[in-house]
Parts: sequence; structure tokens; C-alpha cells
Amino acid sequence: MIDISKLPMRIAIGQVNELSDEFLTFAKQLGLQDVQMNLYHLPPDMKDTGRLEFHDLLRLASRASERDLRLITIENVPIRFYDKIMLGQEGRERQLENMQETIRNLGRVGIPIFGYHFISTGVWRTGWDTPIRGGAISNSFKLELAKHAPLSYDRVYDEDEMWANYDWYMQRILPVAEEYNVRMALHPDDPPVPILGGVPRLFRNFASFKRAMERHPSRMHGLDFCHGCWSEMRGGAGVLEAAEYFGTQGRIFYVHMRDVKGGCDDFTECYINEGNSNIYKVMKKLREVGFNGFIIDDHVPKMVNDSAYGHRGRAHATGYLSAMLDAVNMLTPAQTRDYTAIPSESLVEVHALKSALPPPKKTRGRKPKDNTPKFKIDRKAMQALPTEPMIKGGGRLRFGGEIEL
Ligand SMILES: [Mn+2]
Repeated sequence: MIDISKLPMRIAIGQVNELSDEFLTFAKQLGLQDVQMNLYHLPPDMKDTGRLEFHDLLRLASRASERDLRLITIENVPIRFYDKIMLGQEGRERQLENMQETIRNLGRVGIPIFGYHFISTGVWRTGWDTPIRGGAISNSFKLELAKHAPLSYDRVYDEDEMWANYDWYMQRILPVAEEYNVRMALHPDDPPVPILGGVPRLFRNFASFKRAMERHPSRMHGLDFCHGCWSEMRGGAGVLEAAEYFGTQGRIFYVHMRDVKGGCDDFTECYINEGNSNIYKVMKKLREVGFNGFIIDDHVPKMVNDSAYGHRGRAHATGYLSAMLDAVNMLTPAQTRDYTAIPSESLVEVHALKSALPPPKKTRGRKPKDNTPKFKIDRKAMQALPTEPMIKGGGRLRFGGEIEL
């Protein structure tokens, strides 16, 4: 498997559930090397067995590598793969076996990160056609409208049992992630409010992430730092502190970079450069703390004549983030410590760790070397596999009409 601890902080693209030729070409044209996939919905040509199968993942990884791209992360599986785990219902043992096998399969194929969430009722919005700058289409959330929604399940769940369910899952899945070297990256609840539809939303603030990371302190456990959600949590305040706290500990595995206007009880998703946060300051902070994962856009506004995938909105966001990365790379020295090598037991408070950091290296006048290794699939190993029809390229990109985590 690729040693991702050696990669630089970089921009990637994804939020697709199939690797069409068009998408891969788009990624190449944007000058990127990493692609992420979001399998919140499975594409029709992927077997639905209640888990992600080795052969399906291998085909996906090889499709990317054929274009000299790395399939760096699979984010999400359909909620029905682990809803009983999240809710502590009968049948969770079977789902656990499938999730463990999914992690093993990611490891066997060499996909180093699995993005996950713990939101059995998914992302909530109250407006899906909210006009923003220049008439672009976005989405919005008002708690006032959502709080009277009927129960999502048969009863109201309480926070303690949701934590018990989470702990039960982590205690059983992380040892497999350790064994197979797959990093599990936790996405916040979106929107990060205490409860919706009778189900508490655990990962809605700094304290809950701190608790999750401290109770399950594996090197393979970290954050999918959804900047949009962190911005929703406190109306932008505290984003930098959270990025610093978890980033310094090496626990931010990747970043969803989008922004909103407003706080968790009333917000609208917006263009990347008009939200609560100063994105330059966030990128600078990530670089300063030695973050060396990837950053992708997330949800983007639908621009004039945009595609279902949102190519125009994504080209804008990705171009903006690429330029911002160039700027911070020129102006901000990165720490060079390999944070991923920090043993779990020694994860300590941010200030203690910071004092142990080497001083920033001066990079003025020198171009940083790109040591990015190339990721290739072993074709001999592939030929030895049972033959199954390959995924046909050029399929339609399905995301965009519906919001993903
Ligand atoms: Mn997100």
C-alpha cells in the first residue's frame, strides 16, 4: 500500500460514485493526482452484498491507476450497510462482519482511507433550491423548520445509547483497520445539531470529536475534517482551533473544504470565498501544523448551465483551492514531523506536542521537491483473479442532484 504519510498537502477531487472516463479526464485536466469516491449510493454495476467487495474495489483502483491517478479514499457505504450498528438493533453482528470485511478489502486493494460517519438519518436540509450569488443554486437549513419533523424510527433514541453503539463499533472495527492499515476518518453530523427525527447527532462539536479520538486512540482513527460542518457548528468561530488541535495530533486525514453563511440552526451553503471562514487562514493553519492529507471540494453551488455533477462549480472551487495551496506553500513553512508515526498512547494535549516540534524549515527561494510516489496496480495479480465483466466507462455522474456527506 502507498505510504501516504510521505505525501504532501494537496488538492484532490471526488464525490462521485463511479469513475467515468469523463470524471477521470476532469481530474487530470485539473492537474490532480488523487481521487476520492463517495459510495453513499452504490452505482448499479457494483454488487450489493451488504459490503464492499474486493473485486469491485480492485476494478475501481485499477481504473484510476490506468490514468495515473490514485484512488486515495472511499468515503461512506450505503447507510443500510451499518444502520443496525448505529442504532444498536438486532442484526448488528452480521453488519459488523460485513464492515470488517469491507475494511479488509480496502486494505487488500491498497485504498488507504475509509471515510465514515455515524448519522443513521443522513444529511438534513430544509431548502434544496436556495439561490445564492448571481442566482447559483445551493441549499440551506433552518432548525425551526426541521425540529418538528416526525420520528425517523420507531422511538426516540438517547445520547448515551448512541455513544454506547459508537463505542461498540469502534472497539470491533479499529483492530481490523489497524491490521489492514486502513485509516478511518470520521465526518461530523450535518447539520451539527443535538437531535433530529428522534436520533441524537453525536458528532456536532469539538468535545464530541475529542471524546471519540481519546476513547479510540488508534493511529488508524482520525478526522475527515468537513470544514463546512465545523463552520456550521460555531458560525466559523473555532474552526482554526479545531484544525490546530486535531491537525497537530496528526489526526486530520483529509479535508472537505466548503463553507456556509450562518450557524447550525440557520445556514446557507455558499461559494468557498464568501462564507464564515477565511479559507486562506484555514489552509495556512493546516500547513503550519504539518497536515499532509488531501483537500477536496464538497458540496458546491450549481452554476449557470452546470452539469448534474456540478463541473462548473467544482472547477471554481478546485481552482480556488489549488491557488490557495500554492500561496500557502510559498509563504508558510510546513512542519516536517511524521505525525502518523506517533504511537497512540502518546497522543497528548496539543500544547505539549507542539513544544516538541522541530522549528519550521526555511524554504524561501527553494522549490519544494515533489516526492509523490506513483500508485500502480499489479497487473499479474489482477489477471489471476476470477474474470468478471469490467465496469464500463463513460457512465453518467450521479451525484449533484442529491447531497452527500
Ligand atoms: Mn462534508
